[in-house]
Amino acid sequence: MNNKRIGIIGSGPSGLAQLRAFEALKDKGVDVPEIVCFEKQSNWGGMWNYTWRTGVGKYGEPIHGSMYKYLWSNGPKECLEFSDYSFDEHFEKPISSYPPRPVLFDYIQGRIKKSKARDYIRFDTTARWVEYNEETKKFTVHLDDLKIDKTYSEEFDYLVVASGHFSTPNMPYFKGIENFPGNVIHAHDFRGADQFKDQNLLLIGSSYSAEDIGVQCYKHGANSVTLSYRSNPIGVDWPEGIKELPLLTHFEEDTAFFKDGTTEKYDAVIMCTGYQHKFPFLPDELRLKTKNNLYPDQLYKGIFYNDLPELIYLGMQDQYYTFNMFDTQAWAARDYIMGKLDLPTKAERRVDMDKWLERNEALETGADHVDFQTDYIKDLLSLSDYPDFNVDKVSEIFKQWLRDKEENILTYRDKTYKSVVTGTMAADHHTDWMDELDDSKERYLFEEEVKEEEEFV
Ligand code: FAD
Ligand code: NA7
Repeated sequence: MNNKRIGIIGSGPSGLAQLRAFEALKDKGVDVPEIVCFEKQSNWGGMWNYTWRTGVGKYGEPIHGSMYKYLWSNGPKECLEFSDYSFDEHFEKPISSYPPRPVLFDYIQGRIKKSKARDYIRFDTTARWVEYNEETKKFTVHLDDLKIDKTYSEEFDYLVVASGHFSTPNMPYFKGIENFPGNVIHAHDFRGADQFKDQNLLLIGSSYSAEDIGVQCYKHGANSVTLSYRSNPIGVDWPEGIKELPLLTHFEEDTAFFKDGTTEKYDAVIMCTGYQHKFPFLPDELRLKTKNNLYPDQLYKGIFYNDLPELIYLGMQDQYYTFNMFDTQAWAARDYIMGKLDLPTKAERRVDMDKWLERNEALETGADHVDFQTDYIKDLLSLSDYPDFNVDKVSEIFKQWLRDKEENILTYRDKTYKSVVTGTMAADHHTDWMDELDDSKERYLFEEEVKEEEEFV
């Protein structure tokens, strides 16, 4: 009997990948350790579990969710497909390459519902604090059962931190913003474009959130969208109504002043300025300290905390690959925990990390970033029996996706790709993305009815 105990913090895609990795072993008849997963929300799915709430939740905990209504996959689904659970298996028919959030949430749940993984998760339970005892070699995790307002502690031999890193806003200050009369929010609290209809919006940032929230607001009827960049503009051909300006310097009431001398009045400001890696439940010496990048330092193979490899972090990288990357990480972590994967010495691990960090420093283009993460996934795949998939082909799809976005930021979501897992070509969605204002699963999947309805009209 395997008497080790494993604690997992978070049941988003990363935490669920860890649960699934152990389930896959169990299915093969292997005796697996006891696993407990702690989740502060009332359901699994992490970011994909949409909440209308902002600020704090019903138990007064900071809201984790940063996702919003009308969010459609920002990359092709063919780039994130689980290699042990295809879209075909789940939906039983081809679907388009850029599904909306509820459809991807459904897919994530489909795989995990096939196992007993839910039984391992304690919902409405926040990990409050962690200690590591050098003598007993055990982690003590202090937890709050939010429902009954009770604190308790449990001990584990391994601790997997899968608490995500797109939840705690990075909120910069701009002089005069305190007197801006309109709404000032961070992307973390954006819940959909409806409230911004007919408004002139200023979005600060030039990455995924700025691009996606900007385009969504344009699509759902904002009067104008300005994106203000610090380092580089997104630089695509924006439609009339969206433009990019350099960084703003300050506000005077509702007027923003930009570095190039432009001044403009706005109704609302949305800070799309990224997130902090925040682990309030971890002491300083166990805490991962990094900005958002493709290779956080201190994590051997991107997952094992170098000072203490029994502490495992999942999903802490900036992400091109997502669900399939979390899987390759979770499978490798599982094999280490099971004693099937040996790690080199701490010094050797340092050398390996340095090699990756050096390469990371030299990356320039989007395609370079894709190549880097592709090689990282290949490295992980070589460590475990996670079903192999054609990572080079996925890399090509990513690069095509980058070109598609550059060609037309409003239509790239109408493109389709072939699955590297099943070879199935994605279906065209029944409605062009720019005309599709309903992101429900029902509307998305019921193609026949929609087509007939349209023909009748
Ligand atoms: P999360 O999904 O963040 O899950 C972490 C979990 O840990 C949460 O359930 C949280 O409640 C729990 N938790 C945190 N702290 C504690 C604690 N102290 N105690 C107990 N539980 C805790 N990816 C894509 O592939 N495609 C997209 O289109 C896409 N769009 C995105 C849009 C937005 C706005 C954001 C923010 C992210 C998007 N992502 C997208 C990336 C997304 O982060 C990943 O897909 C995925 O959700 C990461 O999984 P995770 O499990 O690592 O983290
Ligand atoms: P990212 O990708 O981390 O990007 C953060 C952006 O915010 C980036 O453009 C930064 O500019 C900008 N930023 C950060 N601080 C500032 C300040 N002080 N002033 C101006 N601009 C600033 O976060 P996102 O939210 O876009 O994306 C995160 C995830 O959410 C992503 O995986 C998606 O799937 C959804 P920089 O280029 O560093 O100068």
